[in-house]
Amino acid sequence: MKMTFRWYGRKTDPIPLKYIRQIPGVSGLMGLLEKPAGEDWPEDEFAALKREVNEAGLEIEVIESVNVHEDIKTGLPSRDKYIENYISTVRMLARHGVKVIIYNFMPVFDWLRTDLARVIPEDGSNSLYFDERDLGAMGPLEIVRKTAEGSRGFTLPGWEPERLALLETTLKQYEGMTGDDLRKNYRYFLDAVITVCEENGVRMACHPDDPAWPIFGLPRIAHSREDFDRIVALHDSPANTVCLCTGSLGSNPDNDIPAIIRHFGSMNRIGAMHVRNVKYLGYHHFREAAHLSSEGDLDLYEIMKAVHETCPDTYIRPDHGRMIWDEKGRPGYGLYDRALGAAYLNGLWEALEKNG
Ligand SMILES: [Mn+2]
Repeated sequence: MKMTFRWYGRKTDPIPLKYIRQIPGVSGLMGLLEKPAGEDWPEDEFAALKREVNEAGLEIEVIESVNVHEDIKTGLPSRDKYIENYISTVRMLARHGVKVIIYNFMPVFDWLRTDLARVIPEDGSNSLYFDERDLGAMGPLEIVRKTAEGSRGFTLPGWEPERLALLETTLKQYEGMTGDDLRKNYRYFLDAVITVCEENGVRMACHPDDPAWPIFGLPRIAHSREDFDRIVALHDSPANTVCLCTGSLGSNPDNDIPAIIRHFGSMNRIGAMHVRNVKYLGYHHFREAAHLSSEGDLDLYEIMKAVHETCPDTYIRPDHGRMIWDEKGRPGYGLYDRALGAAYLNGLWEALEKNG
């Protein structure tokens, strides 16, 4: 297991790399460049990022958010040029030692919450929160409009109000599209990309839908074990893997996370993991919790045990944390609670190692 940490880059992440280096047991980043979907990543920019990270004493073997362009997901003729760019980026990242690329194939929305800073009454910290009832009858356009009007809470990552017109067009392209249609376009993408990954020693790792159920009537095809069985079968290869995000899949209590890890881990289809805890508050209603098992509804010991037994060489990062100790930062991505999470997961790992 390699313990890593997400970092947004010097320009927008308030956490200095040296702080990350000082978290015990963290060997590297799950890094990213904030680029629009479909863009061929410039090699000089990535090389500069890698140099900076390496000079701080950290590795950068996992990259998140090489985003798949909507034209690929909707199967438009323009998809081929975006796939070409994707392949070019895969080759470039491989030249710089990247081993895993985390991405998703979710229509339009990356993840959705109804409150980014819901106070946890028990201890006064806050965390990301979702209650489907708060969405009411609102559709995605209304939510973005509300965000534009400065209403509290709603956020659709990647859909800033100034891109509203584009959002409207994109949503229209999904009208009438079924899960099977989306999977057909997904297979077309994987058939083009996975062979290149195999040749270059890179693994693609698909991130689950978050929350783990359909929203806004869009086809969502990545939120259960059965869904991921179909995804890994679309193009059967050790390079076509799952980014097993415990909090995303775990937002649905029907998903047995340790069993899902054992299933895909023993198939060698887990490329990377995001590990966090969730507290269930009702139907389609949850908040994110501290990593410790007793603080939420997932059993982190059982989760780490399943990793230890079936995919012990995987990359892990502590996923979203709470905001604690009055830290100001990006919701979910503060330093303190994620560092506590890493320390706790490393502790569980040491115990598992010593128990053989
Ligand atoms: Mn995740």
